[in-house]
Amino acid sequence: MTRPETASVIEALDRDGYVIVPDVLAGDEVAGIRAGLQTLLAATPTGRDDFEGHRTRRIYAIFAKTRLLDGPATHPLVLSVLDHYLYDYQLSAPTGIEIGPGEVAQPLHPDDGVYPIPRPHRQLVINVMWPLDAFTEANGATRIVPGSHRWGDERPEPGAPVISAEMPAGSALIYLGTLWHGGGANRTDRPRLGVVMHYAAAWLRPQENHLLAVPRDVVRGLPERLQELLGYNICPPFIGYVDGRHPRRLLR
Ligand SMILES: O=C(O)CCC(=O)C(=O)O
Repeated sequence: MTRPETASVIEALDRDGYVIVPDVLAGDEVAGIRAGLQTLLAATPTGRDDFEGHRTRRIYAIFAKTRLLDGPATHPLVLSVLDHYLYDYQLSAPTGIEIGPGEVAQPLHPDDGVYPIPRPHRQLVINVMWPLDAFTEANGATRIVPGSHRWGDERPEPGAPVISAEMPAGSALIYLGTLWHGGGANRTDRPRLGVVMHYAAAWLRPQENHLLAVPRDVVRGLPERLQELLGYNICPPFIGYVDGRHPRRLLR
């Protein structure tokens, strides 16, 4: 049964393509994740192109590097929204994103644009941005074109109505894979940190290859639901088998 909170989130997603849910993570949890990611960021290079951002650091293979995001990745509200849209799903591109001072706005894009499937189509990708700093228009809050999740082949024209997803740390910005959006420019003197969790239908290839990115010994220690989200699962009827068996057996 759909929980009341899930129902209102889904209503907003269907209408606008995105929703900001406040107060999902407690302040001490946000502080812990934020502090823990600093060590990883210190060892992370800036991006290589306009999409990654030349003044932006992206932590890939995040579940190989920290246990701090295991909870957010499997948050019950998020999973209930994913159940509604995707049925069987997996993590696709979980990434820490620190937009540095002086960064310019990322090109707007829909995250499911990596899959060559004509629009409009049913939702194949759902994402959650977890802000670890307050997101503001000035520091690079995610830019969103409301309602663009319903578009066909249209692209945002210059001057299209774009809003900045301003929100306090501890909120969750949930958005549909068909929604046009992008990271904002950072005009402040401090970086803006968030972690985005992309999830995709389980019959698609995830953007990051978790089976190679996260060592099996690490996966063995994870909660079973997270193991499944990292690819140790079957998409019915039998996509993802290993030697004819459920991939979970490899973890025993
Ligand atoms: O950092 C953000 O606010 C959004 C980043 C994004 O959309 C992406 O990298 O695909």
